[in-house]
Amino acid sequence: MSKKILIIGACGQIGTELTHKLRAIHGVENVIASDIRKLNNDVVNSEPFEVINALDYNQIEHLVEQYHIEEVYLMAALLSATAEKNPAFAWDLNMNSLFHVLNLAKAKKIKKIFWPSSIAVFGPTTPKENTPQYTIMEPSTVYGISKQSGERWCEYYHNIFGVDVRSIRYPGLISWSTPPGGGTTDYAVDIFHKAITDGKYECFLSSETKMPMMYMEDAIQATVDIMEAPTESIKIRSSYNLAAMSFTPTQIAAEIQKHIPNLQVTYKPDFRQKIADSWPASIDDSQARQDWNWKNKFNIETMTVEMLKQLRENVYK
Ligand code: VAH
Repeated sequence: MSKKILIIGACGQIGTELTHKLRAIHGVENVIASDIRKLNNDVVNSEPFEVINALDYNQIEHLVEQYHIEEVYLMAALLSATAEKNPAFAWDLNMNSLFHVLNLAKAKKIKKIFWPSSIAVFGPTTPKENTPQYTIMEPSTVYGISKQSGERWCEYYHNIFGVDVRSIRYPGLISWSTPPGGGTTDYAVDIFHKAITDGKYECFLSSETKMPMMYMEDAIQATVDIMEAPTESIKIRSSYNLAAMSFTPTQIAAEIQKHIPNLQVTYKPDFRQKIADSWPASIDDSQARQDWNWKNKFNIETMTVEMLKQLRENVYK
């Protein structure tokens, strides 16, 4: 019988596509999507969907028992820009939702956990280029502090209680199926939408802000791959560095202009510039490539073609 999976935060940028992917692999009826509200009709209407609060242990425990859940993907969190505006709630949501799921695994009520970390765990004192798996980590954002702390707890619960929790430090993720949502890297999503709808885009970062990025399809495949990898191949239980490409706003604008020549981009950095400046420009993900055969499929050229195709066929048709 197929294993039962619960996705918490299924209506978010990653959760939406993760829900579809896991349902394609395991069967719709075996993947329970959940979120704080019915935020995404596509996910909600594709059943089974449950409204739960990621901060309510009893609600999560009840779902786990009701559906005989074996694996939990905890995708609910406040991202970097939003978290700076709501530090206390961001810490509460990002940390206590993780403790609830880790404690369910410690109590043997579930068998395996996926928890997303981020390159936001690195800070201004981290080597910026080809940032290694192990290095200085002094995150200067609420989001980054919560992700660094979460990584320490994941490793602790694995080492002390034998919890099988697996994690990836996602770079900026680019996808077409959900609108940009409170991330500092989300300029790289918004520019595609505005290129099609307005032919112009005002970027909230400076033109040469280089950051690690990845197309969502690659991020989802990596999530499936790390969860399906044999236990003995998962040698890092904090979180794996992962990368695919790095680019600046100038570079992604030029790539889009190959297809939409009249696109006009202006630059007006706001509070998110300081967040972006604290993060790496590029990431060394050789450990993930070595341990569980990670490899990206998309680069800036192929991602741009795919993003424009999907947006024109599905969003702005
Ligand atoms: C953010 N998209 O911008 C997220 C991501 C590396 C950044 O974690 O907050």
